[in-house]
Amino acid sequence: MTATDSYLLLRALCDELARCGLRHACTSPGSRSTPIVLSLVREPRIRCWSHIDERCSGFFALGAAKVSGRPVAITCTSGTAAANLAPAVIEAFQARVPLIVLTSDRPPELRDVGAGQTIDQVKLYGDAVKWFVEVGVHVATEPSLRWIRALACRAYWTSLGGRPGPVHLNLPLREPLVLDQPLAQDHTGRRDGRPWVRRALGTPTRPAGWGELPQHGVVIAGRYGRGEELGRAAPRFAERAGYPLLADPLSGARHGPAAIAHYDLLLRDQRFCDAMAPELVIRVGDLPTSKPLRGWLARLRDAEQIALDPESAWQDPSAALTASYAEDPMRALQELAPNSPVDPDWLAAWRSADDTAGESIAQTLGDELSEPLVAWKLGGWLPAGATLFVASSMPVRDVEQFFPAGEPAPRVLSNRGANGIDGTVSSAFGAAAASDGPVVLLIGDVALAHDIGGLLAARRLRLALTIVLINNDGGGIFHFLPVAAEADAFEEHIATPHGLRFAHAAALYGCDYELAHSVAALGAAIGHSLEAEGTTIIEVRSEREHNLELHRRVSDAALLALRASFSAGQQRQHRPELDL
Ligand SMILES: Cc1ncc(C[n+]2csc(CCOP(=O)(O)OP(=O)(O)O)c2C)c(N)n1
Repeated sequence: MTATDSYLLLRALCDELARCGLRHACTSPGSRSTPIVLSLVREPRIRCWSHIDERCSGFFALGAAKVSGRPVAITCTSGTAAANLAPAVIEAFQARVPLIVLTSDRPPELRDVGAGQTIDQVKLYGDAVKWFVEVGVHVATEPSLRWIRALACRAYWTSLGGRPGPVHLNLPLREPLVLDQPLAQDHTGRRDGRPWVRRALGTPTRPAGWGELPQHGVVIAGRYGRGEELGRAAPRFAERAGYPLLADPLSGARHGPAAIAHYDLLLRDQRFCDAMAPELVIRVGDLPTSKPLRGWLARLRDAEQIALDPESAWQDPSAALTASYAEDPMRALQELAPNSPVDPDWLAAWRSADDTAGESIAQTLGDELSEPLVAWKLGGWLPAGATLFVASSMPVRDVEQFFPAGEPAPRVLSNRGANGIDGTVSSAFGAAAASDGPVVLLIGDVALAHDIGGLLAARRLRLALTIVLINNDGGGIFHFLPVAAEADAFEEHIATPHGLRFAHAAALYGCDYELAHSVAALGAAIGHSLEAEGTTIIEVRSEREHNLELHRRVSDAALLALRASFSAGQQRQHRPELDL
């Protein structure tokens, strides 16, 4: 991080604050805060008010924010200067006044080593701010500029939205603190002076600025976890609009004529991505796990991307959103649905590609018992009233990639808040305790070993659970990562094979146990277990290397089939610009 990096990033931050509507800032003298002060002063839309005492500065900002009803920025140097803002920050929190506190700080290497004017500023104001961000030190690249633009907008909207109040961004800065050359132009901001991302506050009946729906839109649905209503509303809207519905099974929305089950495969093809770029993306629920989907969304520069996000979940790691609406997704989708599809050919093109991918997957997988096949079959085997609890690692990814689109669909749950493999068995038992229908857990061997004590619920609480254990003796997911080539440490420290015999665990905890050697045997074992009273562990053995190779084969074959179908002209009639 050079002075140029600091100034480029801070100029983008101030530009976005101004685009959002910030008009006043308060400064105090100091050295470390120089880049922040100069960036604020040089932003023509922001009027800067100078104060010697930070305590006065904070209260002055408070008064300006009260009168204007808009967030006011305050900056100061590091150390006790930042602590002197505390009284005004606390008053602003109590009185619900929006402030954006920009404290300067020493970079990580100068903290707690005797550098001057350095105190611990991380979460300095405790619970008296609505949001704290340790901004960190960054090189000014296009992605980091996009990120800081989104961050500035989020700070602005967070201070203003819901219960208004202060937000705190702590900004470490490295010397030199002044520039020795002119600052280059930065064209990363949105065209026509719009903020990078807008957050519509309140609950307008129709998101402001929406006119007719564009011809080419998509709906992305992820985990929602607030009942099953979204699982009905998203397919209904997608069908009526003629928009493809890219729904993670965790959303409960992977069904209906618009559902595209194999988006994870389709979006691996760059030409498909380019050809099927939408004008509008509507996101509901969390962002799905699929990396190709996330990468595609990040690269869609010209699309309007909006989130219907009543809980301020801000699911946007690549800073791609153009607007976020504090709007109930069910209501908004109902409100926005047209009477007939905007362009039926658009959905037909997606459908045809999805069908091609589905046929290719079925052909490649055959009927050999494998990890993807288990995820795929579970989608068809489980009745509508059942719940499938899916462990992190490959199970949640395989379910996203291979679960079919179809009705009736079982409810799918997973611990995806923090993506841990811990506690999965216990969570599945908890789901079983509270569920009216049967519960099936799909889990890998490491995750099961991690929470093996959770099986105690089978004996002590006498709960019914069907555990489908994919045992590939270690973490199969790591074979998909570059670390797999680090032969000296990979097996022992990353893959962690253990050789556990889970039949013994079943006996210890009073569970039934079956080892399934074929698809038919697995289906029958699951069928028996769903009827049974207790807990059954049904083990499927797999090999990590073979699983990696199979996933690659599935992906390669599907992409080949997709290209062949494009060149056969199936897609061309819908999207003439395709050239595959
Ligand atoms: C609590 C916790 N510790 C470690 C990890 C890192 N981690 C992610 S996947 C994984 C291996 C999981 O292996 P397994 O459950 O056998 O599933 P597989 O990878 O074979 O599908 C680990 C250790 C994590 N996500 N959570």
